[in-house]
Amino acid sequence: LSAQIPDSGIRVNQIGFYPGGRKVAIIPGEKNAAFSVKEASSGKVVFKGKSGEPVTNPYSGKKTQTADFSDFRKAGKYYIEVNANSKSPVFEIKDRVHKEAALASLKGFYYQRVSIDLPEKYAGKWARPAGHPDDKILIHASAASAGRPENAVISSPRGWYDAGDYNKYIVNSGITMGTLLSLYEDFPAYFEDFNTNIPESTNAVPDLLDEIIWNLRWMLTMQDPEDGGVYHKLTNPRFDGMIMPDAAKNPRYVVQKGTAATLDFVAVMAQSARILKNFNAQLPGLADSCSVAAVKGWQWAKKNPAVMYDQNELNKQFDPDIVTGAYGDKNVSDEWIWAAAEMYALTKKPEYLDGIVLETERAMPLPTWSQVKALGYYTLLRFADELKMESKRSADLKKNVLAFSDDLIKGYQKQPYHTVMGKSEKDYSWGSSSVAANQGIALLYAYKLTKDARYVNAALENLDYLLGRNATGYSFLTGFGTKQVMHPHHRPSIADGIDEPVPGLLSGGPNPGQQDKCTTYTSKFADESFTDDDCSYASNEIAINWNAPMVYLAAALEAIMSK
Ligand code: 9MR
Repeated sequence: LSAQIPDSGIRVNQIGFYPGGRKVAIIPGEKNAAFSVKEASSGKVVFKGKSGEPVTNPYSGKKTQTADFSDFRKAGKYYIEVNANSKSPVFEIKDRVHKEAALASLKGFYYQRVSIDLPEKYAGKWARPAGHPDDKILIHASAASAGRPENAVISSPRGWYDAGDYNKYIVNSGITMGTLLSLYEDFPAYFEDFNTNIPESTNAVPDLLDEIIWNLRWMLTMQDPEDGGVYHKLTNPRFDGMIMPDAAKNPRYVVQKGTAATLDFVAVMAQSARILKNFNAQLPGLADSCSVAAVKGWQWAKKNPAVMYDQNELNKQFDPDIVTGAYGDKNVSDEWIWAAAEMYALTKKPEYLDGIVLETERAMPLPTWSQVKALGYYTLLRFADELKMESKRSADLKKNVLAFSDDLIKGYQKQPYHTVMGKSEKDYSWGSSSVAANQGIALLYAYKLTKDARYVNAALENLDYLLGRNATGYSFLTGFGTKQVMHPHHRPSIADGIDEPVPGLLSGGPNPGQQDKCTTYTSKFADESFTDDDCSYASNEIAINWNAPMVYLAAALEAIMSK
């Protein structure tokens, strides 16, 4: 795909723009350029403009300029031209321009489903037989208890594969579920008409929730029914080869119960209970099961407030060694905040916050799998009125969430790609695409609190980043854009013999750590440290906790922009 279009260096969201939204392209070089917007079919000039002052990229030293054509609002297909040799990819201006990306990125979760056939009717050419029935899971020595001794067998089917690998991790499922559940709670009406063509599409539950429930039912099986503690993960001892799911047959284990996993589980169960009680007719008893599980998990965590998952320590004590994703976390104060917030919002009992320090005097950290404090803040603000929250508490939360976004938008117009993404070099960490998406979500919470359109514009520009307006020129969502990611580190996409990767998956994005030591990187600059090569698990893997904020950002912007 990318080979057909010579790269002019002009960067643009390769999908397109809302008629009334901000529209920006980035032109390389240091001389102010006159540019025109041309109609794709006829080449007719429809808009003329001049680029802004050149800026110097802090990572590569390269110069770029912003071409703003926001004033042009007519629906159609266009490209930007600086001269005959310098044209952008074609993009579209229309209403609901990101609906397909929102649908596909949620459908991406369907393709990650464990223990179920994906028939052609739903999966198209990516149809495949079920992988991992997960009905005979061993209790690892680290997880043994009186009722469940080492090597006892439990059933723990369903769920989503975490990423390019085939394991299932509670901590990473936690933030993923929290993000998707919050999307539903923030924009419930939008999901009345949002069909991803999954087996459950014909029932009376929104597809977003049906998809969530596939993983929720798995998560429920990860709680030890005896004491309420939750296993950290369900995994092979080591990663599978690059094979299809149904060919992967290694024994799988649940390993050590831990506080981070249990609190993330509590938060997810509490939020699910809150949402699913409105669907009791369709899903009898499910909301109740979630709330019982949440309370039991909370009680376990109270008795075990700081049991950390440390894989190196675990391997010193127990066999077999477990060397898959660790998701180890040395600090669980943020997991306490999130779980307490969700329990409070579910039960309306403020006691859940007793002994919890909300830490609003410190700068809000961006959500990641190891830092979930903000998810608690978002929920408390969502229910502040309903909970009749103490006004000082809600004012502090609001101030904290707004300060985060105010800091993001400060001076971002002077950034080389006119995005808040990349202002800090730290943004280019493992899974940097999820940083861009989670920043976008934070900005939309700021918009919700203020109705100030600047926050929506900035959120939209981070979506532009993900869909092509970035230093690599790639659109990071598989199946979307003119320069697509074709070789993600994703076992089914590698092993299925189909040229196109499974669609709707968000590639991790630039990561100057380059921990995979792939030899195909062409740059060491932070914002260019990306290689579209399946060896690159550090820059080109996919993961559920990156896809979830992509779904949120695209769907929330659709909901906001198409009002
Ligand atoms: O997303 C995780 C990232 O923050 C860590 O730095 C990295 C190394 O520990 O692991 C990432 O998570 C991977 C997980 O451990 C296993 N499945 C694939 C995940 C995405 O690369």
